[in-house]
This record gives sequence, structure tokens and C-alpha cells, in this order.
Amino acid sequence: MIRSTILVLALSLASAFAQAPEWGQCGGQGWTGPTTCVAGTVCTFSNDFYSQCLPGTATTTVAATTTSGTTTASVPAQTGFVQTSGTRFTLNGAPYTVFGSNAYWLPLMGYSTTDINKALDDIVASGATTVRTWGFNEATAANGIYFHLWSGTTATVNTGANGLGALDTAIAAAQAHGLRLIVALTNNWSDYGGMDVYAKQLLGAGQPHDIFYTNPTIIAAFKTYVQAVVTRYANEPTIMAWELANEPRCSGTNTVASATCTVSTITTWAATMSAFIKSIDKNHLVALGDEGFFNQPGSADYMYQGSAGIDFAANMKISTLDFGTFHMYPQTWGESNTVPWGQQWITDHAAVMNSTNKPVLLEEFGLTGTRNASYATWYQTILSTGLTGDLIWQAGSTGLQNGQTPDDGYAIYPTDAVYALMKSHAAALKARG
Ligand SMILES: *[C@@H]1O[C@H](CO)[C@@H](O)[C@H](O)[C@H]1NC(C)=O
Ligand SMILES: *[C@@H]1O[C@H](CO)[C@@H](O)[C@H](O)[C@H]1NC(C)=O
Ligand SMILES: CC(=O)N[C@H]1CO[C@H](CO)[C@@H](O)[C@@H]1O
Repeated sequence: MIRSTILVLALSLASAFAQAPEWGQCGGQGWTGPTTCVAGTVCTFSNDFYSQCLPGTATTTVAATTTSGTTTASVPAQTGFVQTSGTRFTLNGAPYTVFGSNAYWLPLMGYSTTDINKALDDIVASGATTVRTWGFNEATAANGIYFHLWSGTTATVNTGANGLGALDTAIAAAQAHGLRLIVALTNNWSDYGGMDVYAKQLLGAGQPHDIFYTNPTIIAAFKTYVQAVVTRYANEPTIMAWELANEPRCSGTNTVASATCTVSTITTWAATMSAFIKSIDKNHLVALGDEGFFNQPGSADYMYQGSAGIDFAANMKISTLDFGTFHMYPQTWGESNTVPWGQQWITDHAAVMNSTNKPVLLEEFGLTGTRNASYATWYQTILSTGLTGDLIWQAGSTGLQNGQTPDDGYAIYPTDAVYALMKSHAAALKARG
């Protein structure tokens, strides 16, 4: 979906208080702010770049800025990496149910830690185990929050508080809430930069969108960025999976496909990039992040034609992709019978899940307008077809210091009827296994 958002930047950079507040940062490489926490909280090591004041009482001193620090806070650290077993996910040998929401904005809006925690409280209360967010933010000017800053053909990873530090904060907050994250590494669309920024900076304006998947200079630059992010969090169990891109297609927001882009273009790229991540990170799952289009040339339905450049069934056979993903927006995709079309779409993906024996997630879906009954029907289809799990597009929270989280017409705030439905679906999905 279009993720256009007016980026209201209210950067809350670390201030020089003597003690960090509850949920505040208290350590990490490069951290120059407070290293002690207010009473009732303990500075807890999260990763080399981030320690946080979590509720609890320390029983021994925590060396918050070193990897050797021993944490004994009352909030247990998350352990174990999510893995796959057949068509399901597991964690520490037990079933792990993927249910939850998208919250791309988590590291990108300059929210205070208080606001991030409020948003995650609402997500947890919906029954969620898992949140999908963005691990990219391309920029050509050093304003606000940016992860990857381009100057001509040179790109620099921003590891500061307004760069990957903001992702560190989001990861630590998710960890404190017992949530796991799926993190996408670039965008098909122009929101937060995405693929076309690489092409324009490295090769000049006017490139076809799909040159991102084939040009060796672009592939090398993307690998450099991916390596920086993936190795930073290679030992971070809060991350469930990396996704190569959000909704890769042959064409982009304002950029067209070349005549040579076919489904095999993106399949080849997905195989190369997923193998690259596996070579530098043995811990995390990897997925494509695509919309799950089928490649059945001649089909009357665009979503089944292969025209966008995605062959879901072929991509499921890539050995270095651990699970499949698909999205579902029947209204904006021009489908008239939205509910039955969606039921068929879910069933068709569950069939490939079964035949390839890998998990498949409906990791984005949405309708605008009255939708409770439609979502209830789709949730039933997910349960009955055995589909692995699902994530709402998108989570919503109100009452933040910074107002409310973005609403593109799809957001589910806690007052929405769908929010109550999510809770019962989460319970049913967990019970089904
Ligand atoms: C997938 O396999 C499960 C378990 O055998 C079965 O219950 C379900 O109906 C299958 N789904 C589809 C769409 O074939
Ligand atoms: C939403 O759908 C569920 C399932 O059909 C139903 O039980 C519930 O009453 C609905 N809620 C509203 C507010 O329509
Ligand atoms: C929602 C969205 O970003 N839609 C894009 C989908 O893809 C076409 C090209 O395939 C773009 O033109 C749309 O803007």
C-alpha cells in the first residue's frame, strides 16, 4: 500500500538528565547520556548499542555498555531465535504463533520512548506476538530520522540516535513487551526512499525501476547497507526475520519496468540476496516481503498473471527463503467481490504452503470502511485452510504525546470493532497451533 505519511519529526534526542527515565536508554556504544536509571528500574543490556531502564530491581551491578555485562533485572531477556518446522514456526522448541500488526512507523516518526511503549501496549493487548516494521529510510539530506544518507554516489549508514539508534530503541521496546519483529530492508515504493533512490544516486535519473534487481553496482550498494543492519543485530533474538523488501515489483511509484523484467528477474535477485544474508547471519529467518502474486500467464486476474514480476510458487522454492509472504488489498486491487476473492486468495496461498512444507504469512491486509464482518470471514478462512499466521495492516494507537499513529484509512485503533475481533482470532490461532 501507499505509505505516504507526513513525517512529523519531533526528535526526542537524549537529554542530559542525571538518571534515565523508565524505558529510557542508559547505555550502548557511542551513548553519551545517563547511565543510571530512576528508582524502580534497572539498566538492562539489550545489545551492544542499546541498554534500557526496565521496571525491576537489580540484584547485581549491570555493566550496561559492554557485552560481558550480566543482566539480572526482573524482566527476563528474550532468548532463542524463531525457527521454522514444516509449515509452522517454533521458539525454543515450542510452537510460535505469528499474529499481530504492521507498525512501519515504530522507528521512523521520532516518537518518544513513552509513545513507543504506549503503541506497543496496545499491540500486545490485541493478542499480538509479532510486529512488522521498516529497517530502511533512505535520505539525500540529513534531516530528521534517516538510516542511509546519500551524497552523490556515496551512501553512509547513520548509526546515531536519529539513525539506527531509533531502530535500537524500537527493538528494545519490542523486547520489553515480549514481541518479535519482522524487519524489511528496502521498499518498492518511494516512501522512506526505497529502491529508486539507489538507482537515481548511483546511475542517474530516468532508470527503469527493475534495474535495482540486476545492476551490479546497485546490488553491491544494497548488500553494503544490508550487511551493516544485519550484522548490527545478528545476535538479537527480538528480530524474528529479515525481509528483502516491502512489496518488490518490476515497477515502482513513479518508475516503470524495463521491457526485460519478468518474474525470473525478482526470483533471481531474491535467491542471491537471501543467500547473502544467510552467509552473514546464521540466526535469523529470511523472507521476501512480497505481495504473493501468482504467475499463471493468461489469467484474467492481474494478481494471478505474473505481470507485476512475482511468482509466489517459484519463490517458495528458494532454499534460502524460510517462509512465504503475501498481502491482500482487494479494494485497491480492483476486485469487486472482495470477501470471496480474499477467501480464494488465502486458500490458494495455503495450498502452496502445504505443497512446499514452509510457513506462509498473510503479512498485510486491509479494507477501508465497514470491515468487521469481512475480517471475521477471512480469519475463519485462515483457521480452516491451516494458513500459518497473519498480520493486520496496520496497528493504531491514540493518546500519544505526539497525537496518534498514522491512519491511511486502514489503521485499527483499540476502539475499532476489529480490535476486539483480533483478540478472539489471536486466541483461536494460538489454540489451533
Ligand atoms: C493444508 O494442510 C492442512 C493439514 O493437512 C489441511 O488441514 C488444510 O486443509 C490444507 N490446506 C489447503 C488449502 O489445502
Ligand atoms: C464483529 O464481528 C464479530 C464476528 O462476526 C461479531 O461477533 C461482532 O459482534 C462484530 N462486532 C461489531 C461491532 O459489529
Ligand atoms: C499502492 C501503490 O504504491 N501502488 C503502486 C503499485 O504499483 C504500481 C505500479 O505497478 C504503481 O503505479 C502504484 O503507485
